Amino acid sequence: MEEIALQFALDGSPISCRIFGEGHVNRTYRIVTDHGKHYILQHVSGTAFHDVPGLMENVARVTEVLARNSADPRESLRLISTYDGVNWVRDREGEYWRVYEFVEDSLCLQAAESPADFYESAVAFGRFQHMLRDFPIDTLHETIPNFHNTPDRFRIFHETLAADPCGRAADVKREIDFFLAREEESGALQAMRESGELPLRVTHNDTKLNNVLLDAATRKALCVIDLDTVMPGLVAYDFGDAIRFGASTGAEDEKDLSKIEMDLSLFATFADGFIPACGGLTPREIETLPLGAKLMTLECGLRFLTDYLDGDHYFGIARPEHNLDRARTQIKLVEDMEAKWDAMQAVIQNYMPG
Ligand code: ADP
Ligand code: GN1
Ligand code: MG
Repeated sequence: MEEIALQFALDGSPISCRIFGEGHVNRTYRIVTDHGKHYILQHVSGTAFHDVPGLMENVARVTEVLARNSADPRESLRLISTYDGVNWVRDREGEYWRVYEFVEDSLCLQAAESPADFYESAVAFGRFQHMLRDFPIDTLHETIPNFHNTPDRFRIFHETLAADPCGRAADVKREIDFFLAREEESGALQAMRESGELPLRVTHNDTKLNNVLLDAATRKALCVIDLDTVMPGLVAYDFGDAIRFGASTGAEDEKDLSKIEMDLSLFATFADGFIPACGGLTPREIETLPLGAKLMTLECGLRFLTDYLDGDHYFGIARPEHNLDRARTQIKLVEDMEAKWDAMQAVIQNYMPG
């Protein structure tokens, strides 16, 4: 680890390097130097990302625009270069590493402690969208092709189900049937993307609450992090994924499903922070936000179940049925959104122009 850290132009020499944070895909460490400086050292998952130099180019270009638009240096991630003037290193095993400035005096929440926290995360993601509105979308690398292409996620699911490499399918028939019953309707956003009915924007695509930092002193929106999946996308992805995670009344891996609901009041809180901060969304985009919530939740549940069937190669797990538990909370959330569908539409109608 030291050998890797020493290649980056840090202020001081590293004196400690400890595992940090709760991501499911990358491995994150916090470095402290003898000058009292803190950094984030990250191993970028080669399982998830097949073109890390392209991904790092996206991150560098996007953070440059965000930094230019921000008053406080903590409002944008800042990459640290190596002594060779690049922003990543490759270790002997061929794995990629990068370093960011540690965003000081910030909070990263796994669950909102109040609706105000969730509102602030919505403002952060909305502003992010707004600041990147003129970014040349075509120049971005697609870091994970078809990331939110739900029909393509179903294609992979069917392949995994047919192979059933761990013999787990028979025991999760109810969960499998839940997704299959919704396969046809799940292609709606992708169809609107392909027909051009919805515009492509620079989207974050992984808008979990724990991918935003709040200012620890003011609890206001500070910095959007985890930029690996910034790609061309639909605004409904960013709205939807944030609802999936942050408007749930329980943790993503909660075993007691009676604790899991989609809180309609938190849904409204997020809409209220996000839609005005984005600015300039088309009526059609606004109208599709509830669909984004449902389909991002369905898709994420399908991905968890697929990974469970496949033997847990993609998402980090801490217990044997972790991915199955995660899939089940997403199923519960989708069911609850179906029950609250008309109310979700009514909330969003308030933001329709005219
Ligand atoms: P993953 O892709 O695995 O989710 P993240 O980039 O989200 O990785 O980082 C994991 C965690 O590390 C975050 O949830 C946050 O707590 C922390 N973190 C990441 N970058 C920074 C930073 N620049 N400053 C402070 N904390 C950070
Ligand atoms: C992963 O990396 P992290 O933990 O922020 C995943 C998201 C999922 C999320 C589910 C690159 O996000 O797509 O929605 O887990 N990221 C990637 O918690 O696949
Ligand atoms: Mg993250």
